[in-house]
Amino acid sequence: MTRKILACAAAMAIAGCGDKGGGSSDDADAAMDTAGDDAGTDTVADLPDAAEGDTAGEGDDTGADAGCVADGDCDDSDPCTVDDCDTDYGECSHDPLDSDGDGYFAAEVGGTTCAGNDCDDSDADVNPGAAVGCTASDMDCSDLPDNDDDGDGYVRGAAAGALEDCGGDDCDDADAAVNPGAANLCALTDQDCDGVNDCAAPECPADPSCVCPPPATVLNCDGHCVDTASDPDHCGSCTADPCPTGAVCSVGACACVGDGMWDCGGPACVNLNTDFANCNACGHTCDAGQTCVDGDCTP
Ligand SMILES: [Ca+2]
Ligand SMILES: [Ca+2]
Ligand SMILES: [Ca+2]
Ligand SMILES: [Ca+2]
Repeated sequence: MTRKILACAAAMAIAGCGDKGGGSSDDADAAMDTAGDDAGTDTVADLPDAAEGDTAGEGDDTGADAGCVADGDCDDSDPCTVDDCDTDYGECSHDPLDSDGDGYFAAEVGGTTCAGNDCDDSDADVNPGAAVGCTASDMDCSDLPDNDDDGDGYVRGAAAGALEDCGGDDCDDADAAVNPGAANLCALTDQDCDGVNDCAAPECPADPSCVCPPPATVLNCDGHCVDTASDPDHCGSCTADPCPTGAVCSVGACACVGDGMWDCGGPACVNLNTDFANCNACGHTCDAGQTCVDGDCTP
């Protein structure tokens, strides 16, 4: 491997150009030195050499480096790189490995994870830029079979958008939630790939086979998708009695709001601190003439 001659070549007559020490060349003739012996007359630009103490690879002929004379001198113990010695400069390079020459660097070598993204650096047909075809192999390094691009286990069919029809029955190979095994979801599009959107959103038909979208607490209550975790009219289930007035539905249970407020089974929450018929407890009625004060029946 060779490199273009340094810009220093244009200044060959300048004593010491390129030699370390800036202007204090130790060549006897004050010309440039490429032989590594710091002696004699050079006819080309000064190149860094081990004898002058520079092999860093930056080509500035300054600094101290170990230098190299063969590729074997450049082993960096990293299997992900190709170690090369530029013998003109005595400089090492460590380029990412592309064993199959497909233009993509290796993602892994011998169990070591590399910075590249070629999932098979021994096969030039396999790389992240490969076209997605209908093979069951992963040619484009997506970690998924090419004929099942959304990874839902169903091979792509005709209505799969821009990708090739692979003769399968997945009607949307870009959405893993859509396939012949999917629930008959209440949605804007056909979810189970039977060719009909028989549970069209926004409302869900009363047909119990039509399933409301997640979360699982959202149920099809007579044709309405209702979150039974929070809906006070269907708190806990589609058939639950409405929560009493003054209550909220929290995590599927009615809860009266306010200090002393309680659900005693009536149409409204009662205040156990002051309610004559539910003084301190549901159903505890004060005697005639008494009043309920702070949960006590008082004369
Ligand atoms: Ca490669
Ligand atoms: Ca490859
Ligand atoms: Ca699929
Ligand atoms: Ca799908």
